[in-house]
Amino acid sequence: MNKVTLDSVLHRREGPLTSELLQRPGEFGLGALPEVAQADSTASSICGFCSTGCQLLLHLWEGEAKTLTPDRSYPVNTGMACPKGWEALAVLDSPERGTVPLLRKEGELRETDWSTAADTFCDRFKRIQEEHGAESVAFISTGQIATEEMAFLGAFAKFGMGVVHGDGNTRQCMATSVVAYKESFGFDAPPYTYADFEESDVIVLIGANLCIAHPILYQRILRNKRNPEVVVIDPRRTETAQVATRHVAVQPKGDLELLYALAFCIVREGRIDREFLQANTEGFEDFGVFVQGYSPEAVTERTGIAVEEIESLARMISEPGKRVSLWWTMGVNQSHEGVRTAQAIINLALLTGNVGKPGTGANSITGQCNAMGSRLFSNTTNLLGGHDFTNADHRRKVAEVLEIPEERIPDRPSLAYDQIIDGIEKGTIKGLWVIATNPAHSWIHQKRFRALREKLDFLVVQDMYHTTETAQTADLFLPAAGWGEKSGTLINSERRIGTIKQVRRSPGVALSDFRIVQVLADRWGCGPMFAKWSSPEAVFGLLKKLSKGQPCDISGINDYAMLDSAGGIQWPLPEGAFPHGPERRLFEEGKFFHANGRAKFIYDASRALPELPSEEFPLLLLTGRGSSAQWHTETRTKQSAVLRKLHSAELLLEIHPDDAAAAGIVEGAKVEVSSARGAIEAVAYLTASVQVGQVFLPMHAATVNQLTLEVVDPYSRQPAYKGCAVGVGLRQAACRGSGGGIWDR
Ligand SMILES: Nc1nc2c(c(=O)[nH]1)N[C@H]1C(S)=C(S)[C@@H](COP(=O)(O)OP(=O)(O)OC[C@H]3O[C@@H](n4cnc5c(=O)[nH]c(N)nc54)[C@H](O)[C@@H]3O)O[C@H]1N2
Ligand SMILES: Nc1nc2c(c(=O)[nH]1)N[C@H]1C(S)=C(S)[C@@H](COP(=O)(O)OP(=O)(O)OC[C@H]3O[C@@H](n4cnc5c(=O)[nH]c(N)nc54)[C@H](O)[C@@H]3O)O[C@H]1N2
Ligand code: SF4
Ligand SMILES: [Mo]
Repeated sequence: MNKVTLDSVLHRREGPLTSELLQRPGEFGLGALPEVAQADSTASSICGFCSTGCQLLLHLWEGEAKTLTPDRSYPVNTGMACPKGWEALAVLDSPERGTVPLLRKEGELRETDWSTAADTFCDRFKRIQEEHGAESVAFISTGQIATEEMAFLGAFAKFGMGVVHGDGNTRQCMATSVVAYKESFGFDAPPYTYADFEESDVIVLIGANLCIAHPILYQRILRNKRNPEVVVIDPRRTETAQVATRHVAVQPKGDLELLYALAFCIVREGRIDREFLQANTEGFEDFGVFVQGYSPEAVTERTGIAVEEIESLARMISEPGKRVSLWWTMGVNQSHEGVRTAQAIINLALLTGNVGKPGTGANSITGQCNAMGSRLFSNTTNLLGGHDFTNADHRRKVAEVLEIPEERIPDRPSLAYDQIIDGIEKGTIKGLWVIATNPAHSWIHQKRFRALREKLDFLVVQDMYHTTETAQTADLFLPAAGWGEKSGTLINSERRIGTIKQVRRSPGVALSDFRIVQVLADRWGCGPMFAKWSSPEAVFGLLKKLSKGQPCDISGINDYAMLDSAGGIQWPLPEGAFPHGPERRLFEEGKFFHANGRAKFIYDASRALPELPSEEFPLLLLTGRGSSAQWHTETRTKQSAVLRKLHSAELLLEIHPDDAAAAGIVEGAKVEVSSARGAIEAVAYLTASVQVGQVFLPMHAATVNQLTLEVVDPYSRQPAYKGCAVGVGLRQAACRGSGGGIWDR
């Protein structure tokens, strides 16, 4: 079979939208088949689940992709895929797909057409803005649509609609890494390339469960021929910890003190890379003084790690001549002190000079397929292209590239996600547009979040499925095409940009997010402002121009065809440069993105957990990914019969056998898990993989966030999903004790 690019064919179909076409959307692009799909062929596409960014080959016959295989030639996954990737096509076929727009009338969501939907969107949001000011409408974007789509969405919302406040689900996930990198390196720049997994002598995974959340990255570790030490720092003995060479079972949020103690030992033993520090960093002397307060002896109680273990780990990560890489994910980011913890990791890499060389780095692993795209191009926290809304030069540059009046660009940053929610509570935000995220399941402290629904005058939800918890509460539901039904680019964890292709019809009259924004912008009356935003590839051309001169400069990428033939391209690639080889890392010259070229040591005293265990709630609840077959709120993965079989159908509470025995709980017992905010039902799963005093719940059940405590990191405003106090009791006992409680509801 020939490998073909569908985009050239699709491109021809893309053009201005007329009212006539709006009545028959199935005929103007997404409903119709790409011409090339009429023939049997194979198209390549980056997987649309996680940020690993595996490339899949989609095999078409009779007009649509019917099967897929992982691409052996792609540098990321080299022929591998996890269960979600293998089932990526299966989840598209479902009766739960949104096929037509739905509008709430007399309390019920009823079918409508795109013209009515677009008119209603514009009328209602305009009316709210007229009554309460432009800032009374906000949007919540996502890391799970194509870069071109999120850029168009953010540009239309902010420059077209006059919205100031827009954030995304990346706040739940990556805000901590973004702020940590920006402050330490001068730009949000994960420095690594996946080959570093294969080239390290010591791999330290902090709050990252690769075997479940990034299984193909774990496969990359298995290919390491240097016989590496693999250290997992995680309160739980996770699947990854079980196969590591060392598990450091830190107490929840003991990381910051542990990392400072490691720095203390390294400084004490003089195992720092003085030459690198002097040439390329600032503040290391003061940091050396600061960590004097964090000797192994001083932190052993808080961290739960013995003095000798801290000392030997410090020696392992500072051994001269060894390549050490430090990787982190949500165990670090989702914390009340996440930013400083991420920076404590960065500080260790700087201290030991493990930066910019093969097998090294302070490396944040991203989560969603295009979280990296949203960090640079969603026009939410940053102005398009990693720019700053408050910087007049940046606003001028963006206005010039996009040929829009400068006054259309807000000169203030957006409120963060939690502040938007506070705005709803206070009544300053009255209208909300939610795209490709499901906050009525995933946002922290669900009871509060859901109670705020009635405070909104108008809620628009744009999703592939009309059944999500959030879509069910919408006033207007816009049916979106999903991965496989549209084209564009995604950026993976190692900054690699790759393309996605349309290989399927979208169901009914569902449209790509790109098309939806185009329709809405047109109806809003800003069609001319976005005349150049005619197709995903045209927008890619604009993004290239916007990135010029930035650390994430991609102006050297000609087009989608170049991305395909190069096996994806990692940013930066400035004009005139060529991607030499398939793997590139940042900071090879030791130059960082601050004006003085130096990386900064940033640190703060550690703080206690915001909610400590009490008599009523004696256990600490950790939450996270449950299996490699489940994706977040499960709107997609639950649609596959294969994926459903790969995990328990029940919500399992992982509890230590000692804690279970003390509460009279046996394996398989129905239990009530309660916190100060709510109580939910689960089934006990006795395992010593959690420590005494701690329990774990997967985030995939909608009830879990009824328990979580609404606390955010003060610098990143990322919610601290991991670590709140709960109690666990037998369900029957709970019924008797509480006179019914949640079980009667
Ligand atoms: N199968 C699957 N894969 C996914 C996803 C999915 O939903 N399903 N989601 C994707 C996304 S968006 C993301 S962000 C990533 C998340 O990927 P990960 O961050 O690896 O996943 P989590 O399970 O949320 O958290 C990782 C670990 O943090 C640990 N942890 C909790 N508290 C602490 C602590 O105080 N200190 C330390 N050191 N560790 C702690 C937990 O025990 C858990 O094992 O996964 C991505 N991949
Ligand atoms: N307790 C707890 N809660 C957590 C976490 C945790 O560890 N513990 N982790 C947090 C993290 S890291 C994350 S990233 C969030 C994830 O939280 P969410 O973003 O809410 O989770 P998803 O289920 O991925 O939601 C994505 C939505 O987009 C829809 N969708 C998919 N593709 C498309 C598309 O192309 N277009 C449109 N319009 N819609 C589409 C899907 O159907 C789905 O409804 O959860 C956070 N919540
Ligand atoms: S590891 Fe991530 S990108 Fe690769 S197939 Fe699985 S979900 Fe897709
Ligand atoms: Mo995430």
